[in-house]
Amino acid sequence: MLSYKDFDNGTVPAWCPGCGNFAILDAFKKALLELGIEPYEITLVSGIGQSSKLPHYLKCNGFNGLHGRSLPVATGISVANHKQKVIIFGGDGDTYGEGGNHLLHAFRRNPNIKLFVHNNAVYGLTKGQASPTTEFGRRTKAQPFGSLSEPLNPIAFAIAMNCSFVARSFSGSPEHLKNIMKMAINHEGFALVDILQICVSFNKVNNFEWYKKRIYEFNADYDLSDKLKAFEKSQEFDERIPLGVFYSNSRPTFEKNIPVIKDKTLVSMQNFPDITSLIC
Ligand SMILES: Cc1ncc(C[n+]2csc(CCOP(=O)(O)OP(=O)(O)O)c2C)c(N)n1
Ligand code: SF4
Repeated sequence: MLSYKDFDNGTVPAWCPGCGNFAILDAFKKALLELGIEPYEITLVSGIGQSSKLPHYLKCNGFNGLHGRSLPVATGISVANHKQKVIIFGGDGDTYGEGGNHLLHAFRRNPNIKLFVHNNAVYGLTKGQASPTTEFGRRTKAQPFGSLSEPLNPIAFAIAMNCSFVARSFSGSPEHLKNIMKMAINHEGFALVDILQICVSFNKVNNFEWYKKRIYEFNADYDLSDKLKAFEKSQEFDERIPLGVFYSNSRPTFEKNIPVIKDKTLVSMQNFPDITSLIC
């Protein structure tokens, strides 16, 4: 039977005590155990950031690449071996800032990838500059006059782009987070889970107490494929912050639309064409 030890690679996390990333790592391990997924069945992909270190702490296949570039790498991995479960961990800067353009095209393509975003509303690793989800006017060490840009609403963006699974959870709600992760992993298609994450060192405003006062768990009382209702729900982010699945649809994945990998994975094919003449 699978246990925590099967995912342990002995590396001690280099996060600040009290960081929400610990709870995200723990919820993910529990989700894998409850789903009975073995380490060799998954590939974890990340870019750069505190959040992107998460795959370093698990004994699974993994690729740690450039800041904001996890999506194209993950898409390549999933196309090469669509039997693997490909999961990305990234920050709000990595995903919505540096990787924003890739995100837009992932929404269009619908690769069978799960994207877990640790949204702490700052650039954590580089010491708290404003990120795409920082509120307008928030002062930071790098923005002494306050952030001059409106924050991105990732949930509304994903729904508008027809992302096939869109959900929000919170690092301080471990049971909810684990269940949402399980649903995302089981979903066939591109899944975005925006995880509100506590950064105890650089985001002193959106702390545990701030979220606990506002968050509530909801189960959509509308058909989850109803885009307009989902969009309306996505506008709520003030005194009340909903956690749950906002939107879901079932459409063919990017991998399913590629005829050559219909019967076999690309990596299991023996007769690759000789491309030497193209690259020499
Ligand atoms: C192309 C590029 N730009 C900037 C950096 C510097 N950099 C490294 S981590 C980081 C911020 C990471 O913030 P986020 O993605 O929100 O993750 P967090 O650390 O908050 O989890 C930045 C700007 C870089 N490594 N590469
Ligand atoms: S700086 Fe923030 S995000 Fe990074 S480890 Fe510390 S608490 Fe976590």
